[in-house]
Amino acid sequence: MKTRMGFFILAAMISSVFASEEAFLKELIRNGDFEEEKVYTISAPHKAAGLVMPEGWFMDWTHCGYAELVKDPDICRSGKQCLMMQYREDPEREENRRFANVYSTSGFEIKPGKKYLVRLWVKGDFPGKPFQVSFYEYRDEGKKYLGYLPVKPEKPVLLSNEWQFFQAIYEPKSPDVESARFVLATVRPNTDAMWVDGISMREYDGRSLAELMKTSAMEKERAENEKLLSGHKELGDKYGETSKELYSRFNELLTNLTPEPSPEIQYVIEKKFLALLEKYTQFAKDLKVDAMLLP
Ligand SMILES: [Ca+2]
Repeated sequence: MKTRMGFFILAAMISSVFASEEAFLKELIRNGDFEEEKVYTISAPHKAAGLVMPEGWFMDWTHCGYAELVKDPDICRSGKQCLMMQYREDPEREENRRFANVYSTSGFEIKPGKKYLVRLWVKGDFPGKPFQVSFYEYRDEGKKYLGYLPVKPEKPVLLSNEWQFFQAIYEPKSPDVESARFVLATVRPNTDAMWVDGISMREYDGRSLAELMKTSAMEKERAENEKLLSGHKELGDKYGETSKELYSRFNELLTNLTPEPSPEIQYVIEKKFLALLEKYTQFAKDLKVDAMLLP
C-alpha cells in the first residue's frame, strides 16, 4: 500500500517536472511537417473536389487559390509529404479574392504577453513571388474574430526553386487575443506553384536553444539519474547503456550549438533535441519507477 501511494506521488512529481521547462519547446502547430497519414479529400460541390488536403489544414475555397498534399520525398523538404499552394486564374470566383490561403483548422491558445517563434521551409518556381505568414486572431472562445496580423521574417525571403528558411516572431496584436490560427498565403500575379514544409511554432522569451536545453529535465536530472544508476547494479545493467547513449547524443547536440549556428541549423538541432527528449522522458520515468520498487 505504501509503495502504491509512493508510486502515485512519484508519478505526479515526474509529470510536474516535465511540464515546467519543456512546455517552452512544445510544438503548437498540428501536422506542420504534413507527415500525418490521415488526410481529407475535398468533396463536391467544391470546384476542387477530389483534391487531397493534409489533416489539420484548411483551404479557403472562396479564394482563387488551390492547395493540396504532395506525397513525394523528392519534392518535399523533410519526410515524404508537404503542402503545395498555387494561385489559379478562375473567372468563376470572386475578383477581389485572388489569392491562395491555407490555415490551421484548430486554433491554439495565446497566453497574455507571450511571443511565439515561427519557422518553416518554403520554395517556389517563381523568383520573388509574394508569400506571407499571418495569424487570424480571436477571443470569446474563438467566436469573436479580431483580425488578421501578418508577421515579418527576420530575414526577407524571396522565393526561389531552392528551399529557404523562414523565421519570424509572432507577437499578438492586443492583450485581448485568446487564440489564433496560422495562415499561409500566396497572391497574384503569377500562377507558379509554391511548396511549404516543416512548419513549427513555439513560445519564445528570447532565451537561446542552448539555454533551454541546459534547463531541461534531461540536464537538470542528470546527476540524480547517474547516482541512481551507480547505486544499484540492477538498474545500471538495465538502463546504463540507454543513459550513456541519450547523454552522449545530448552532449553532441549541445556542442553543435557553440558557437551559435544559423537559425536553420538551430531549428534542425531543436527538432533532434525534441525527439531525444521524448526518449529521455520515457527512460527517466521507467528508471524512477524501478528505483522506487527496489528495496
Ligand atoms: Ca514533410
